Amino acid sequence: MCEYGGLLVTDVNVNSYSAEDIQVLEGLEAVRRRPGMYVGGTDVKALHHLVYEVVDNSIDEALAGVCDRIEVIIHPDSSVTVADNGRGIPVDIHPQTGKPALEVVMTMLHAGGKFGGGGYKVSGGLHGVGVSAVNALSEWFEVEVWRNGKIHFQRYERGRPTGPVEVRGEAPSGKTGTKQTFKFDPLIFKEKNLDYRYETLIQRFREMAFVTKGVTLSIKDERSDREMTFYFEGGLTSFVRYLNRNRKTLHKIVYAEKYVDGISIEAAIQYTDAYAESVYAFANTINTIDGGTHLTGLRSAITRTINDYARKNKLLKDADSNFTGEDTREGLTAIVSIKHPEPQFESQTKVKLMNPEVQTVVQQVVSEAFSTFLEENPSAAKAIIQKCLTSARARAAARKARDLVIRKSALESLTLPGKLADCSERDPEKTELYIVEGDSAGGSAKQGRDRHFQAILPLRGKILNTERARLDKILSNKEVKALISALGTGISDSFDISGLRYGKCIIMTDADVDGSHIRTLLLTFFFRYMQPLIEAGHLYIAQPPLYRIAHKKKVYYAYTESQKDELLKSLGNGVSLQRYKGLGEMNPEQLWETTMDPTRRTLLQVSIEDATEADRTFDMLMGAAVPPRRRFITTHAKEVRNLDI
Ligand code: 0RA
Repeated sequence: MCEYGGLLVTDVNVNSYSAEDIQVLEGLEAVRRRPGMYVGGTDVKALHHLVYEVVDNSIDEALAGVCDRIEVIIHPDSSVTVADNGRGIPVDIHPQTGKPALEVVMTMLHAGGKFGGGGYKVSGGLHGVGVSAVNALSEWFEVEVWRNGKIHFQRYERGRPTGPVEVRGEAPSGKTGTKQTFKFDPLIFKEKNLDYRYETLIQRFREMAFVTKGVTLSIKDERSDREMTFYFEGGLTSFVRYLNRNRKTLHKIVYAEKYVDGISIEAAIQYTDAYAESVYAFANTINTIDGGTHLTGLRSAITRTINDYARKNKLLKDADSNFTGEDTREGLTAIVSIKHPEPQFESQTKVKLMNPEVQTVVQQVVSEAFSTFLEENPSAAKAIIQKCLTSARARAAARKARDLVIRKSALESLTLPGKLADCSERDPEKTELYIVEGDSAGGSAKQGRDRHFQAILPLRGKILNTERARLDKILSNKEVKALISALGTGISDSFDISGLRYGKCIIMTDADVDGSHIRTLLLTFFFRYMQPLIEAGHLYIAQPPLYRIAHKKKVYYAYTESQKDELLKSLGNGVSLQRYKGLGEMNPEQLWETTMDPTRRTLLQVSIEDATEADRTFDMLMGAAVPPRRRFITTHAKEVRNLDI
């Protein structure tokens, strides 16, 4: 455990060890002993935090207005380079320690911001553990600094310098910047096959570029030869345009920007004809997914401004009650981004901004800009208020309908649906429900199953046709009602997991566009109305094979394209290849062998993250614009395979 403690005694002359050296070693040791305290753990999420931490420091340079390019490279060995054209980490001697500032920044905990000249450090409220923590958790770390016309270099292993800061040549005139390359330490991040996810990094860098005006952020993944560059002239306006790219918008984007009492506030707002709300809040470039005072300020500004305007212009009558917050959020896309010199977050991991003064200033700034916009754009104002009115009415109607469905389904759950082919076992620990798309596949599944513990519920493709419907409407769909009854749990507030009749609820759909559509819809349904069922790990996705390969009287199944390619290569000639387009093409025995037999099948367990993603996707799938929907389904249909646990 005390790898530094051990080395300390054998390695060096203790007498010449300064107080700072000891502080450094103790600091690094603390980080390595408790990575959770510094980067939130040693899992894949923590691994990404390492990169964010390093990039955050470059983002700080961009926010200070002295850097406009940041480049990230993931190398084939999973080391990562982050390079920027900022001022370069200072290299002059730090008076207290007698060491170059660079070495101090890299090795002393929380030494990051101490050398700042102009401009305050605004990023890192969350990840602000300093690059030294990343260094401590890296097998090796190399940094190059272009500054004062020279290239400075230092290398570290597990946080300890392997030599002094050295000059490695001349920097081209005027060139400044910092380049950091590090490899996470497998002794700390012990999980097998731990690696960076390109999509996860892309998502974060896109957000960072949106909320950091003028910076070009590029990322290159040398493992898969993919790359992406982000630069958004319009900042938050571009962000809203991006989010609404597949939606029909009701007016031009409202933009607010102001600097009040040391806090910079930016917001962008646009309504669409969709039903869902897409509102995001950032604090010091961090996506505060649990919201906080900036989000509250934004929301109350929007609700109040709309109510004030509607009253003043008699769009709400004296007898009407005010719009609720919910009424004003349907179809709303909005971003608020604040930069604060001293952000307070609820905790290290919960991403919620707590500074109370932020709520007031955000509300003021947004109210002012939004009310001016409504005054100056009466037709936009009318469209927005019309949307709120419709939403208020629909909400009242939906509430009634839903209550009715919930009450009815409570009653109906006493009677099992006729289409259900139930199993004989009653112990939910042992039972499985296959939710199967289509009657013909349902037929095969009924014949192929082990009726002792496997139940089959065929669903007709009909629920596909509820496009543009609210999910409330889907609740009154006959097929969905049958599903609710079969599960035995009730839904929403009256959900009760103890009623669950099957330990494994398995969605089995075709591996085509419609199958992917119906799966998204079912995942969304479970996510919105039966979340605890997902959290308890009861929801699964069946994985039928894509190919059947017959060779010399033997049959093989391939579940992925690469499996098929491998099989074809190893079998050589004389094979017959069949591509399954749907479950219906398999006879009952084949379905059992490949997809339902517990000893041979693969099931993908659905996590809340998967379902959240499906929920987001749902809005797009159900949207009015057909071409993007088509494109989305076809490009993502196969990705569901990545749900694997
Ligand atoms: C401390 C002070 C100054 C810049 C930096 C740190 C700095 C840190 C990082 C980390 C990644 N890239 C970076 N670029 C700069 C300001 C020094 C000055 O006033 O010139």
